[in-house]
Amino acid sequence: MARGLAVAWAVLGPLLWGCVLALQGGMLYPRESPSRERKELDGLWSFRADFSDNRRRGFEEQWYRRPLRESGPTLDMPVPSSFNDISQDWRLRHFVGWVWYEREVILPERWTQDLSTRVVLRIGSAHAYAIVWVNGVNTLEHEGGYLPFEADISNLVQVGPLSSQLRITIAINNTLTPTTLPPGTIQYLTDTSKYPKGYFVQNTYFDFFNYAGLQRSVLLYTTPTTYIDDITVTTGVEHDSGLVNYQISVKGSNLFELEVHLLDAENKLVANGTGTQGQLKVPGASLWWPYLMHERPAYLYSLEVRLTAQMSPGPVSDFYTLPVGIRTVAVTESQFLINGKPFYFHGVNKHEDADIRGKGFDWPLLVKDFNLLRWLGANAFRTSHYPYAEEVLQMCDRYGIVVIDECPGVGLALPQFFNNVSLQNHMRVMEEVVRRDKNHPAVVMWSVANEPASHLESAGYYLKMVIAHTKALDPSRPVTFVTNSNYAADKGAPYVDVICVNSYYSWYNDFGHLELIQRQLTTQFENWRKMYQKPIIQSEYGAETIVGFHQDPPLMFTEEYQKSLLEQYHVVLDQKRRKYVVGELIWNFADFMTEQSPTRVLGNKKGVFTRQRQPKSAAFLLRERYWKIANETRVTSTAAEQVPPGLFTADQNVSGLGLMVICASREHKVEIKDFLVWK
Ligand code: GCB
Repeated sequence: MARGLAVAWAVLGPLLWGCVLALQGGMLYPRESPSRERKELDGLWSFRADFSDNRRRGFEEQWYRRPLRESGPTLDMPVPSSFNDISQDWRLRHFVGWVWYEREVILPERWTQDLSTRVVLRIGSAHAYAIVWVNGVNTLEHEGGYLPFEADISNLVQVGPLSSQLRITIAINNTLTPTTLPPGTIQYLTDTSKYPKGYFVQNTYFDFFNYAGLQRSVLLYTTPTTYIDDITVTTGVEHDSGLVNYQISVKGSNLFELEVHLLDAENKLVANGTGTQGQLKVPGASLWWPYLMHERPAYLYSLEVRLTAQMSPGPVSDFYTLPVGIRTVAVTESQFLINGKPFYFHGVNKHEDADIRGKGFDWPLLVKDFNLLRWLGANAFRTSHYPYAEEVLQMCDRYGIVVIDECPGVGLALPQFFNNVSLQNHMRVMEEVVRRDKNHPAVVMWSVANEPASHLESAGYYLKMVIAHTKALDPSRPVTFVTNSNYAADKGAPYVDVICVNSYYSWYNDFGHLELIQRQLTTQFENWRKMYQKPIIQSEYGAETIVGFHQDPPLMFTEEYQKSLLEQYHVVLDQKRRKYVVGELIWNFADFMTEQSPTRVLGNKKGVFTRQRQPKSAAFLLRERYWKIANETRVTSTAAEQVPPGLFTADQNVSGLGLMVICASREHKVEIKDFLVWK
């Protein structure tokens, strides 16, 4: 049954694209073009946390009606940033409830006078519930952090007493409840001998600090009033040609024409089309390959879309350019294929996390992280445990770093979290994730959850529904969730395309007993494999390590212990990766902040880099390993361009092909220093 499903997906998935569920409204990343401008609102905002007992003073006193400074004292708050670690006030570090942000903006006069211009306010993310007012008018509400939302505010800036002065007020509530994603509970502690009246705590069921605020950019952008609302691209390969299928939605008029041009990396036109949907054929296409898999990784074309609409004052044009990577993804019962070749994930799990800024987006940090990934020889990461900023995925497209894109379905630990309201919400969140990230070639798989209580019957139904919904939204990619349940008890595993398993042998279980890892890990893989004939990824493993702690023979928390634990895992991974294990993702890329607890010393220390991005000894071990695997699994350029037509089925001898690729690559070694010159 399970085997049948996986094979059916590999064969049918891409053919089902025509049956994709239509999502209402696009969420194209705001890019400048001859018809579009953007104005970033990053920088200092006015800020106030509502410390009142019921946290509702801001609403009772209508703080959005007047400039925030008029209703009380404000702080300077940088955007993007989490608000938690910015001030010296411990109450703000641990604040639960409504915080208020405000920014005054001067708009270019044309934006307010030209009625054929559409002005959009876009918030990159606001964790976890946000209400937005523009000049005191309630404009937008959004539930869920880590994803963008936007509103057309033209009506507000172009009617009435025209004014270039805009006041944007955003109230954000970080409370997590049983129906938010991630879920949480608020616990009132009523023993007055211990706690003051009204005392409560926010319980979370995940292992990272619940940073909040405007953690990604806020911006304004324009389009014409008839505009390109959305573009959906899927790609394929037929003989030596690349195929680019496009679907475009237009809003504002029914009288329009669309021209589509595909340009190569040298800006040369390689194909063109017209209309709202079509297929572009690129003979001799350069494919999008993962980093280290091919000598020319991450090849991107540009899809230039040009809209011309007939409006009463005359023709209007809109332009949008989308980066496009041509690649295929498929799953057989033992392999993960990119462009028809076996792909092995040798990478990391990450967090959006750093000193001071918390989960705030930061370009220097992002570029440093990508340099470290390349240094490490990592070719992949999972966005544990929520969708990362769009700019991160753009970097992945450009650097060839493959992504398992995870939604914030983390901490689904209690039976009451598997209810119908949560299920509806989870499916809506997956719609937002797919809508935002569907066009990134780097994204090769969706993960709908991390470590849900998948042994529960109710979780089985819940996961089945979320996975089915995600597949209907995007039949072109496999879907998974990450499990730590027992293989025999897991009720969600029948529905995934790839089994992703977390295990912490010799850390949380049999701690200190490194000698048991090989036996226990072998059993883990063999049990899962026997039950489900599906490829397996070791999606987490690792050990807490305080940088600078040394002990030999190794003891827990030392750098030696982390290294030894990894080495033990690697022995088994090496045995199984030539069979059906298709990836290993270390937990974690870098140390990160968590809630305080007796088991966390200033956060989770399982990073191979510190929170400040300095290597622990394990980073060097991992680096040797990843470059060695890259040498073994790289495809030669000639073989790479010969992508077999159509899709593999489990009946075809794909493992034979894998062997051929490994042999061929022996003649074509990647040197560790290559990462310096490849980009
Ligand atoms: C896990 C979780 C991850 C934790 C990690 C740990 O299984 O998926 O969020 O941080 O273990 O270090 O405990």
